[in-house]
Amino acid sequence: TSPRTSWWRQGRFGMFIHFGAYSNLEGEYTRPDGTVCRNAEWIKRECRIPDEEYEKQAAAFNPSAFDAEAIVRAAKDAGQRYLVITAKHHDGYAMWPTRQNTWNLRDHSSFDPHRDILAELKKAADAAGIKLGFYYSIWDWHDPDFAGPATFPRYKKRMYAQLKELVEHYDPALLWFDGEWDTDNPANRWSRRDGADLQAYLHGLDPRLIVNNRVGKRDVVDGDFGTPEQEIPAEPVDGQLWESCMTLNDHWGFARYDTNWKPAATVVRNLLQVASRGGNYLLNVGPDKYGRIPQASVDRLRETGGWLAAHGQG
Ligand code: FUL
Repeated sequence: TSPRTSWWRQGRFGMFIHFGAYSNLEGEYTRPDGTVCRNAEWIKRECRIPDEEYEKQAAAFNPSAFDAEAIVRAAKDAGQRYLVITAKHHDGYAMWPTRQNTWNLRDHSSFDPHRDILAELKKAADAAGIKLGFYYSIWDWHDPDFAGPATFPRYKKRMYAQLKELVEHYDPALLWFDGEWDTDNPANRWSRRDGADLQAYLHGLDPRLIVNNRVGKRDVVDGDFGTPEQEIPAEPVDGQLWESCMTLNDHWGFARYDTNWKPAATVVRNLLQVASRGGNYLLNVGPDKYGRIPQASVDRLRETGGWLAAHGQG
């Protein structure tokens, strides 16, 4: 346990935010034949939405009600000490004005081009004394160079460039990688070595960065902490820091039909169980297409924070 991870270990409770071009569909895709396919952040792939159609709907994405201060306030009210927002999910859509392509919220949306939601979040988080982290998917469904063995190195270069942008422009405290698994793309044999190289590169940019284990192969030696998903491990892996990430309903991205919200009591119980086993708890919210955290989530976060405050943990 290095001093580098000290704020994170003490933080215990964070907010995960799944927000991207998929949010604009709010979890439902109506096929040409009129049938409806449901998903959330995987909707492009699971519902087999053709590229042109997905791009067309992304062009209409206008999260004009995104309110960084309200999000930070909701986190703070809940007793959360850090945020991790999807800067890029598997669909490859960048939530900041990246200069590596035009598949991003500034160049491919109906959103105010003068706004930058990651910058807004950084400012609000700093003001509230909350740390900011970025989720970044190594797997990319959109970048044509990802798919070919010959072009994969080009993709990798672009990925490094995007991460450099994120680190230099927004000064995140943490990077949360994902999509490192072997996919149907034989070129994407993401290895532990790839992860170690990437991590070394990132620490060259900012030695304080905390990185999750999905930067490598999710082994004890990869990254700074383990990432059990939707579960609380009975026994943590030897000496490894860990963080359980969990949804508040049944999806990460916004899904308008999903009302299966966990009661605040469950959230409190999970948090205490995680903390008692030495882990962190990263609880997810999925803003709607306008950028608003669902009221049901806000209510539960507030209730959770109320409980913690009443019991001296806030
Ligand atoms: C998974 C992803 O595939 C999900 O969409 C989600 O982001 C979850 C936290 O990680 O591996």
